[in-house]
Amino acid sequence: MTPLYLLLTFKICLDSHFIMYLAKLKENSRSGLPLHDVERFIFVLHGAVTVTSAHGESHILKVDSYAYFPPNFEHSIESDAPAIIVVFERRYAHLSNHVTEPLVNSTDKQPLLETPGEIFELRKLLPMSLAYDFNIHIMDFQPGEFLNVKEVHYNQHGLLLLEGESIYRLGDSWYPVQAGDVIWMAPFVPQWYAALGKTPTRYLLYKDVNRSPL
Ligand code: UGY
Ligand code: MN
Repeated sequence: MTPLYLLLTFKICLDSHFIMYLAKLKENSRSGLPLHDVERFIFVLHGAVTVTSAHGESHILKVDSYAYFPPNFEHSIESDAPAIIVVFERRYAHLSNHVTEPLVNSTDKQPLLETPGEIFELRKLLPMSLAYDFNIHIMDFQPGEFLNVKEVHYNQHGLLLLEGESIYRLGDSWYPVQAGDVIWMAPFVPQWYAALGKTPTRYLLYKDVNRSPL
């Protein structure tokens, strides 16, 4: 079998506690495992992959489907045809008496969440319980919509624009962005987004949660 072909589009920045990369799977690919104590989240962007646990449980994930693998959870990601996934990995921040569970699901099965003071549509792909030290948000904006709050927070972000084109403001710089673009936002970077294109936009966003940043 051809080993999983990894294309690093985003690499560890000095202060980043997670990695985010695109994995381009050739036909008949099979993944390796993350490092010890490292959890992994994958989201399918193109094609389909099969995820299998050490117990033999298997799921086929198509575009917009995703899987979470707890630290030290044996699994494989396989594909018999070309596929592209985005992968997030981080060293799990343990919390006594809390453990994460493996899961597979798809974006369209996640409920829309309240966003007081904001108008974008928000879905979270992972449970919000304390065990999880990050979450992945899917955020949808109609043309002309924007973040009401110019945010500044300790959390880090890894963003992948999935659909549309628009403008991202980071600090005092303005960046035109289009589907496929990736942004790393360091802690405390002032951030603001406006969907200024003619079509709806959607982005996927990593955010660390439930742990002290100190
Ligand atoms: O939840 C967030 O921090 C999110 N609203 N940030 C962002 O979209 N840049
Ligand atoms: Mn934010």
